[in-house]
Amino acid sequence: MLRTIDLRGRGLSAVELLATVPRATAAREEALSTAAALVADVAHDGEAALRSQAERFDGVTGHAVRVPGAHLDDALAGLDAAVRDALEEAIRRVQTASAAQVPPSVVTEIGPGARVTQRWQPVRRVGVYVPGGKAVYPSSVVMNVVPAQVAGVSQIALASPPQRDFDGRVHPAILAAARLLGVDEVYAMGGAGAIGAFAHGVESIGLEAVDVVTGPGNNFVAAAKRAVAGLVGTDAEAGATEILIVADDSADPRLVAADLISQAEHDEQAAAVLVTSSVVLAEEVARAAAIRIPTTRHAERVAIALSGPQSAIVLVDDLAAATAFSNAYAPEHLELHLEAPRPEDFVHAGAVFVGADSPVSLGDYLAGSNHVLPTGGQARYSSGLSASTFLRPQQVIEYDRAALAEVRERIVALANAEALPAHGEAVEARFDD
Ligand code: HSO
Ligand code: ZN
Repeated sequence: MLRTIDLRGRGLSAVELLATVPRATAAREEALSTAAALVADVAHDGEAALRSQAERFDGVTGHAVRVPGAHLDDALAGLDAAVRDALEEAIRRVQTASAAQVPPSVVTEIGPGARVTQRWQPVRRVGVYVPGGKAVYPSSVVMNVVPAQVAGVSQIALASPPQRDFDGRVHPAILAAARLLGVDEVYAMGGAGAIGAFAHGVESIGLEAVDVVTGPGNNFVAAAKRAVAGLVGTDAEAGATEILIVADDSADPRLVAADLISQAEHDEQAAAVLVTSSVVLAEEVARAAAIRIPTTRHAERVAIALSGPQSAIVLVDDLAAATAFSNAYAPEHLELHLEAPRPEDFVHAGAVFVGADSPVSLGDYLAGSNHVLPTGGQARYSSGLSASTFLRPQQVIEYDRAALAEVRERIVALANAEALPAHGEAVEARFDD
């Protein structure tokens, strides 16, 4: 089922390596024009557009778009005790890790009386999108909301599609998680229209436009985030899940297979890739996966994901080649099952899980790390959610007169060189007396 690609002795470039395991083709371009139209619709017609989109896409009419507080209370009251305990522990751990990651202000004394300070300012208002289709993940509520709260964001609004099966309400697991986190501004709205509502605001339901939109979603949600970029800040696109495992002979094939399957269970488009120089391990993992797949609940989905072109066992010459492959691929999740792992060599990955006892499932729920991570190779230039997603570095400049005098002539020289003499004159005005 998992095909094996033998790259040994091939000496491929990063571009050629990437072509061997193509990413699932997402119809982004097509989605963009549809999503932009849905966003524009909400920008013009507000609540009426949200309602007609809910009828069209969610099969829901006459629902409360702004979720009443009582619905949040009901959902929390109905939450299974073990799930509540798990969410509370997840919240604590993500809070602990996120709080420690908030960067301190840095004061730099450039010279006597000359100071530049960099301080981190939270954005004021954030809109968190939580999908509600085949994926209903209360854990994603935690992963989006906690870092924003830790960063000091004062207003957090949450949107998730109205569910036909729940009387037009947002899924109760999502509502319960929001309530646990103290988020009471919740909207039953989904898809691209919800992103448009966050970006433009919708007066009749009291939804004020936000500054930043985060959260995963389908192709249309991702495309809508692109459509509103510039108007609001957005996070990286979290598309179909990817797991890449680099392993050697020391790895337990049963665990490697279980971890590949765990992420494949998300989506038929999920990518599960093992990179190894061990022919024995490659064979054992293929065998272990074939045994395990039929026993798992989403066997059909997993089988489709693992037999797609985006999934494979890749045989390489050595660990250096495996590292090169991983860095070219830039996976969302990277697991290292190696005798002597060197995570510092794997520079392009959304999150790195080191050792047999640090599976991706741990990070999905309870490690304290964030599970909203860049997919599709975006880990080359972006990162997962953290408190810093919601913080902006701001520089504060404080010079006294003597310190300004020190650079006065140089400012004038540069201002004149740029034919902007008023810049120099503004400095000279300080020394007129
Ligand atoms: N692995 C997913 C997140 C998730 N897993 C939510 C379970 N629930 C993307 O990182
Ligand atoms: Zn997962």
